[in-house]
Amino acid sequence: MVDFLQYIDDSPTKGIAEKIYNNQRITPEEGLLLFRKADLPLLGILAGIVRKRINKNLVYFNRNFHIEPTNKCVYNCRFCSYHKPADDPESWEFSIEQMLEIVKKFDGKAVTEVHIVGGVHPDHDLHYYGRLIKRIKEHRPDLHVKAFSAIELDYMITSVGYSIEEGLTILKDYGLDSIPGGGAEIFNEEVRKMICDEKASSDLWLRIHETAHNLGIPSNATILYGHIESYNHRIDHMDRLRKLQDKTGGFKAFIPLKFKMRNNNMSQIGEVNILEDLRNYAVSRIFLDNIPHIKAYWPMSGRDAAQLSLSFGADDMDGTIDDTTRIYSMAGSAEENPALTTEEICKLIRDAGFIPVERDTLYNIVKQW
Ligand code: V47
Ligand code: SF4
Repeated sequence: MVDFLQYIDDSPTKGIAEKIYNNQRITPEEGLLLFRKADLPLLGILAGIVRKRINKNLVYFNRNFHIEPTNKCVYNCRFCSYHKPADDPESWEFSIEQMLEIVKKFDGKAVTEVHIVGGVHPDHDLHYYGRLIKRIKEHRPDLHVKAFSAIELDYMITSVGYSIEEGLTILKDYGLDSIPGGGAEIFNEEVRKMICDEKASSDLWLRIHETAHNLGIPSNATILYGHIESYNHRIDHMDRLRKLQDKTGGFKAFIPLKFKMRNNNMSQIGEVNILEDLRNYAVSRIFLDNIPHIKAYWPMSGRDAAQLSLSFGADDMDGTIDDTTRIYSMAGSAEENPALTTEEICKLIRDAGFIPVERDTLYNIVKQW
């Protein structure tokens, strides 16, 4: 067998490549070196080794739809193109009945998950959202409810005097099944202060997810990259997640979200290019050796970039089947009206050389296509 390591220059990356090949965990310093020094083809090979070890040649997707209850938000994150003050003519807010109508539109369709995320509404507490979940479950008990970022959870729980543990227990009783990964942004406190000073701190974000995991509620994690953060900050972010995952094992997927520049207060920064996206997917896959899935969220990245990311460690393409999300079109995503049929997702995956597998939210296999 040809030893591919012989083709790597005798640089620090060679030793790191050897570790990855031998299934040894890399340190934060080594992760940083990969970001800074490793060339992209090598990162693709190394991320490919890790993804094959964990996920073979499979690429997962699910059939889901989104509900965005409101874009009214008490916070004002500088990167956000989505939120509006309550009195703004472009703000919206769905009633519980209107949200149930959205759910009913999918009656008879083979969706397995509803993803509910929106702004932090000043007046909607955990009982309001709990009633929504309960009504959804009464209508369609088998639909998995993945709902509310840690930021929304913090506000809806603590604004009415509950502890995080009490609040999550109440929401679980209403029918909450899992928590999406939003609101993590960048954990480094200085960067966080500059881009989203007002909302839940990094420690609180991590504590909410830890508490959820301890209560048997799995979750995802995100990173918002490609703005004012450095590689150091990205590695620090992943290191905090890797440590928590070692404790709880509750994260299902990691979702890198590239900063999109349109219609927000950080537009002047611009956007990083696709090479940086691929580098970021690859280092994420290699560094986060204990989080099983890396999700390429195509409504944000665009379908071509998501397809390419499959060769750089990503193994999950999410699966929005209808144009039910506005977060990214408002921020200038390539996908103005995100909608892909199951056949289209499967073709994207096959054309990239992988095997499409339909999953449920917890990565149980629904069907191999
Ligand atoms: O937390 C906001 C991000 C997130 C911008 O768990 C932006 O399966 C880029 O969390 N450019 C919400 N990103 C979306 C989210 C998510 C998406 C898909 C799947 C899952 C999951 C979770 O959107 C926010 C924030 O980080 N965001 N504005 C922007 N201008
Ligand atoms: Fe509100 Fe979320 Fe936008 Fe921040 S990112 S302003 S918390 S909607």
